[in-house]
Amino acid sequence: MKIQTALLSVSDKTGIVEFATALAQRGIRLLSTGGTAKLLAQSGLAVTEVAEHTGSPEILDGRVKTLHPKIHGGLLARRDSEEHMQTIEQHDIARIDLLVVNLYPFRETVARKGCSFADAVENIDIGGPAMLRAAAKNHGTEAGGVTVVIDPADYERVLAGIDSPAGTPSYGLRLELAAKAYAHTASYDGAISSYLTSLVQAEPAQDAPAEREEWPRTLTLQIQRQQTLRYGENPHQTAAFYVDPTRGPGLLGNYAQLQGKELSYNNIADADAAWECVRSFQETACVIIKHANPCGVAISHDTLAAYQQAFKTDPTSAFGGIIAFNRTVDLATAQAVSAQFLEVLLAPDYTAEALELLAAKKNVRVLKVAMGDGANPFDLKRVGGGWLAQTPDNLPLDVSSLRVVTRIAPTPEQMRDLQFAWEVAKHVKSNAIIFTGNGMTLGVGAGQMSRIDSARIASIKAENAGLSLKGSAVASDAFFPFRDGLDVVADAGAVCVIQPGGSVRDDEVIAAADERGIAMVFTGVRHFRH
Ligand code: 93A
Repeated sequence: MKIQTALLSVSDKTGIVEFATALAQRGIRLLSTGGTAKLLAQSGLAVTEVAEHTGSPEILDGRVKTLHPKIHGGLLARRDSEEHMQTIEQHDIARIDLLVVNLYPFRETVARKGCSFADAVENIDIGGPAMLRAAAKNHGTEAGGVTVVIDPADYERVLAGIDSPAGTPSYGLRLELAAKAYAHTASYDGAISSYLTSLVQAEPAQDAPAEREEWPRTLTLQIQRQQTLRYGENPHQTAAFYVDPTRGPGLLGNYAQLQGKELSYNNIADADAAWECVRSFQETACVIIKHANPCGVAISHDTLAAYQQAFKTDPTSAFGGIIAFNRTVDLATAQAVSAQFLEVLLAPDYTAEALELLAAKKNVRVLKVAMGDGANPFDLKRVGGGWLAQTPDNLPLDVSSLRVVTRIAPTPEQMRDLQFAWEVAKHVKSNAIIFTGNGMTLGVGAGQMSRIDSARIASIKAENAGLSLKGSAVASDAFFPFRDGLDVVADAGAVCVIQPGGSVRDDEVIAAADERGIAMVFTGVRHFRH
């Protein structure tokens, strides 16, 4: 079906005169609304005002211009239905085969300084989205349908379609433009909703601290699918990776995969855990992740040494792990890493020699990810029927607020090990107990339901790896509720402990530390991670 009638109603008038001229030259009849019609007429084009076409004047200050059966019937009548075609004929409704609309500039209006509420409301376009949705719905079939255009950048392609033997853009183009129109109306409504939500006064919860009101009534997420994944956490689940396009570079979503098999759902989740952990260190660091938990972390003078130390913590678990660095990976480090089975290697960069060597290990996924300095604005967790939202746990350790609670204080060297252990503990699932010494993890107890079991597991793991815990430092992500956990780490050989404090039995735990000759510091902050 050749295009006979086009309706043009645009706020962004870029290129509209040229486009309308080209349409008129091809014998297409032009319908248009007030301002657009005026501009076209001034340019010498023959144009029929919508008001004249419908026989209904624009009313209510232009709020009702195109909301008329002559417009919506002309857009919505199915081209492949005889009945629809007869109906529009009976009602003297002409087909509208091409719709060119872009909406009132709502976003731009509310972004302007001093924009009044009345101005914002008047810029909520009603007739435009109604026409766009109607035309997009009726983009039709191979046999014919309505072409809908919202973007001046698409004018050229539409003209090429009109110039084709079919006299109309192909089905493929109509479909693409319909999808684009719905994306446009969806984001438009999103902007209106965000604006109105920002004006809604949150009802203060009773006895709520003031900051609770900071959370908006509605969270609008504008996340975009980056890739579909082969499957989810398990092969019977389907999955995709969505990223936040508003965030700049330096986030995991902006990784570049330099080689290797396609990333899996678990690879991305673990790479994120690795990236979050490794980027929290100022010193050259290496983190090895398994099932979202660090199974080895070390800081050292170079990447090779950091890797060798991190690997020693738990060589059994490191098998098939995800290895992350916060510095450029060099040849020696790539060589060492390649000697073990690994799923993903992640770093801000690689030397050319390192990449050359890694290329021989075709299956290893090598990711280049900037370390970044920001955090996500909030964390979301799915629960049945909703989401839990919280600010991220990115509170840095405030060394000045550390409180030594025991008779003996840690030495400066022990203090460094405690701080390192504390940083690692933040990235280990609760309950977390971390033994460290000389800038490396010696035993990691993760994800247990009781703290004492985490302490036992951490010391058993150190023993299995052949590491001595004599003279080690220990971090606990939350307080020891009883002295028993402290006794376990003391029995294993720890000489200093860092923990939040705050238990009703702190006195009992401090007395136990003094009794065992342990230096203990309280942070006053805990780092649960579930
Ligand atoms: O006020 S509206 O919501 N009511 C309508 O019936 C209507 N029809 C088209 N706004 C309406 N439009 C919008 O007018 C279009 O979406 C377009 O943005 C604008 C073009 O107006 P003009 O041609 O007068 O500049």
